Amino acid sequence: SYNPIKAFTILLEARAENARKRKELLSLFSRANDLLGRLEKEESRLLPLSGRSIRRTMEHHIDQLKRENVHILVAGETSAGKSSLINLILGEEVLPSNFLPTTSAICELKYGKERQIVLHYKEADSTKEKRQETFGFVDPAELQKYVGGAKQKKCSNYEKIEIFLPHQLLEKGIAIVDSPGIGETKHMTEMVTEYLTQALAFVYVINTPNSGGVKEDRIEELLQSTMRKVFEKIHEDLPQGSQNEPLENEFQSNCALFLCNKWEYVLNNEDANPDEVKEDVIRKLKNCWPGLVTEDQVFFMSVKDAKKAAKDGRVSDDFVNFMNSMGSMIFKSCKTRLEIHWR
Ligand SMILES: Nc1nc2c(ncn2[C@@H]2O[C@H](COP(=O)(O)OP(=O)(O)O)[C@@H](O)[C@H]2O)c(=O)[nH]1
Ligand SMILES: [Mg+2]
Repeated sequence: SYNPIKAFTILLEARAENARKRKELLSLFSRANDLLGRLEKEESRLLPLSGRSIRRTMEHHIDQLKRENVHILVAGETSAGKSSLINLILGEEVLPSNFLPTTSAICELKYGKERQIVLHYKEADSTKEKRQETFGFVDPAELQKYVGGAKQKKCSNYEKIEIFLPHQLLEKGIAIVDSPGIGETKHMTEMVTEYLTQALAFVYVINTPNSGGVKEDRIEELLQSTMRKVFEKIHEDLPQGSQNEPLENEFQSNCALFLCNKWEYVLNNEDANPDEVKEDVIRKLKNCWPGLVTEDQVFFMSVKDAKKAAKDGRVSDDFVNFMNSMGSMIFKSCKTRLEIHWR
């Protein structure tokens, strides 16, 4: 029968490997930093200024390494199928449909022994006594009370929502992050962009029937404004001197996958030529992100059909392909991030 853990094997290995290497690097940096610190204390006259700037650089690396950022962000337009994809990956209907439709909250799915939702209120909302509130839930439909549906306006009070689930996949330390649709309002786009810079990798879900037809510029517009900002941010985060090197490009192209969803619409449309649509989408993506999008980063599938297959205990080939790529994407971007620290 369907088992998301199987599809995630590579991903879990990548995660373990990353944790091991990070630990090693962190202890190396901490030791060197201690040594330098002692030297600075005892022989402050002897330690040249450059020694102090080395310490600062090292502290920067230590900070970055301490971050537990195995967050996979799922981004894209509203209704592209982000929440549906996450449900498919987890193998259960965790997120109700219409979850975070046009709201301004990020939702992190993490491991917890019990099913809980934690609502983090915005700082601006200081009238609230508590900064956060925790509720248990049994049925995912209960989540609708807090987010989505008719009461979706409530969500603008939240800075972030965390959902804790006793799910095997998340137990290994991976957080899957659902996001409100980008391109709706400036604020939301900025928020998702900001979050993207923290995430290890992201999946960009595209509503293919929407973008393959008349709306030529839709993806271009969305990607250009957001992705450019992401890479400017990442660029800032890189230590001085490592900029413009091949590693950086490698990092950028390794950390994204594009899922062209609702592909069954194209397949079932007699007037559409699937190969032409594919070519067109890939061309547009390459335009938005010159030199950084390769064909093996772009997937055409139907989350709806994959779910149907899962119900019958099958795993669709498209989905297996996609999950394997997600695993190797995480593996590669962990590796590249670590290599940045090795320099
Ligand atoms: N036809 C079709 N509908 C889909 C597919 N994936 C998702 N949907 C539907 O699209 C709507 C929006 O999906 P949702 O996951 O809420 O999108 P989100 O706003 O990006 O999170 C829902 O009604 C889904 O059932 C697909 O592959 N094909
Ligand atoms: Mg959603």
